[in-house]
Amino acid sequence: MAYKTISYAAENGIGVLTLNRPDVMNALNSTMRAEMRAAVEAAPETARVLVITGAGRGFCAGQDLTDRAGDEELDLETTLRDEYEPLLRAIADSPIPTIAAVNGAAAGAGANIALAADVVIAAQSAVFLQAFTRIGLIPDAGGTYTLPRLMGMARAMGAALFADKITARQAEDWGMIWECTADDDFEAHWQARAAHLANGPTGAYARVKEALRASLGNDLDAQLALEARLQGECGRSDDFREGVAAFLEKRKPRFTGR
Ligand code: T3D
Repeated sequence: MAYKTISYAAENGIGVLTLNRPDVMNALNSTMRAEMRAAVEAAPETARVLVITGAGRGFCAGQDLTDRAGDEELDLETTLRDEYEPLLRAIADSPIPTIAAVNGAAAGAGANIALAADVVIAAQSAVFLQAFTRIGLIPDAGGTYTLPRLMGMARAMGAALFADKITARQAEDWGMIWECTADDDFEAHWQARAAHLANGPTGAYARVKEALRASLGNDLDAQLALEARLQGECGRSDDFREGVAAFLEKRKPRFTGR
């Protein structure tokens, strides 16, 4: 499919979705949200892991503010419901692991789309910015859900109210992201991480995602029941049999995702 605001390419099981409006730090508009959603939903047809990254020096500067200038009253509730929510659901519900490879500034909805991915890897020079209150808004794109869960209420409040830049190193120290890597190693590093997942037990990964995401809303009984059901499914998979056989034969497993 030909896209206007993003590009998508898949190779060796790794799908790479690149936000591609570098002149405006890959700021989001309606077209980009729709194209991202379509690419995220289609990715499992061509890939076993999806990487989301940005073209140029930024990851994503959030909403394109040139679309929001002027005196006209805007219906942001509808935009959030009709455009952001389906995109965030597509990322969260994707059956394949998603990696946000944050190459530079991730601001506003751009930060929270990155944080919606399963794994966030950031270049050391990247920053995360809950820019919303700087322009009189509250964190959206799932931020009010994600932030307290990732970094605790005290830090979520500070990040949202002060709208300070959070460095990639700080984000890693706070447990907000998986890892921060030196700029020089960044690309090779996320590619290696993506390759690892692309060659892994895809069925188990899908169930890891389902179980961990559900645990945020479940009590212990519900979570133990879900875990038992999903592990039962894994136990019947070819990948489980292959993983055990490979361990006993002291060789690398060849996972097929079945
Ligand atoms: O409206 C709704 O639908 C509700 C949903 C809202 C979701 C949101 O995301 S609200 C938050 C919107 N985002 C922001 O407020 C962030 C604005 N940008 C920045 O704070 C900074 O640009 C960055 C921290 C991201 C990067 O700073 P820096 O110094 O590295 O770059 P820069 O010089 O500020 O930006 C480079 C260019 O990108 C510049 O254009 P120019 O001067 O070279 O022609 C700048 O205007 C443009 N740009 C950056 N962010 C946006 C943008 N253009 C439009 N919209 C942007 N968000």
